[in-house]
Amino acid sequence: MLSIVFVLSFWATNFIFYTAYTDAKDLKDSCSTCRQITDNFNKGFERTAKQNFGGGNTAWEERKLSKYETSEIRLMEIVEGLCDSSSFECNHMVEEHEEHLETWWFKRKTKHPDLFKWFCIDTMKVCCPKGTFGPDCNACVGGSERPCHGNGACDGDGTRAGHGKCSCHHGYKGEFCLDCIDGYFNEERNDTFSLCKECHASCKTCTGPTNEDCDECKPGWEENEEGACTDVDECSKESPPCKENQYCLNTDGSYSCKACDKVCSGCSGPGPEHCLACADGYKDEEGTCIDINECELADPACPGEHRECVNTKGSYKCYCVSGFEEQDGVCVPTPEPEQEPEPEPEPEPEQEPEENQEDTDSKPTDPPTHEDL
Ligand SMILES: [Ca+2]
Repeated sequence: MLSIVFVLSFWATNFIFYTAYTDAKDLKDSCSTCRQITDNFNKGFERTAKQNFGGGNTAWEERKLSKYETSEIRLMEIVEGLCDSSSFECNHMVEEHEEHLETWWFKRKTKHPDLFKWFCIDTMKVCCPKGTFGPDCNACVGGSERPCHGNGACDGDGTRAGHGKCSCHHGYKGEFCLDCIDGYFNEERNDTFSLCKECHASCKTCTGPTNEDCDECKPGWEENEEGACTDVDECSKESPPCKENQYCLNTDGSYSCKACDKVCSGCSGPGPEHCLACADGYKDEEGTCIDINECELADPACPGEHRECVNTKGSYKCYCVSGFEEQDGVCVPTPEPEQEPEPEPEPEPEQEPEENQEDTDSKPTDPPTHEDL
């Protein structure tokens, strides 16, 4: 009989690496590794379903070697595809338990067609049946049929690890995930079934879906005469909550303060058309604040000679015209750039030796050597 070890021999190099962290390996990981192996086994089984011995398959071979369908050749082809070559856990598990896979293939397959159950749960004992957990595969909280009553996840579900308690899905709470969290209400409820739905946005707690079903209103909402929770309009209160140069925007359950347009001094809304007054440098024109062009006023914004006025948004700037500069508040002619005193004519450097050149540069007052000539 061909040995699967032959097929798996390339894994040996990975083995030393693997043993280093075997101890730290989680029981949950072992189960998911095993599940991956059996999933891939089932895929390999389908993949090889239409194959035969390949090459020179003949009736003689089929008689002699038994049918491909149940042959060791087929098993080996399936086993080759069980793990990624990079997965140490997977390859190690297959290598250690290859005999179990052979046993199942040749002797147990017919009686125990579910490989996952036979291999991972009953033989390897790294997994548990769905809805059970821990070393002995005990039932999860709420029972193995519907752990956590369908409203949560059982810790360790389907593995040999965990404590079997529930982490409830959003909206549910309690050991059995039958109670609703604040902001949710039980639409249906009995000892084993619970359906929690979200309250209306206005309710802190509630008994039904509308704003009339609130037990208590959320902050930002208040109970009206009919007993329903309605939005508080913070913006219409006697002392509005926003600062100067902000306007108030009411929202459901809240409000916000927005900055006024920069052309406004105080405002009731967005943009230059909701100003209460115009900011400095702006004037009201048909209900909108627009920039004042100070440079075109009858009273000149930049008095004095040689001055130039440049209008800006909300202001203006005064410059001296070209050739003049600001001095003590008036524009005076810009002085001509001071002429450097004419330096003594430098000696022609090209015939000068290097040393003398440096000497000349560092002592410019020394009489140039050429003058002696
Ligand atoms: Ca509001």
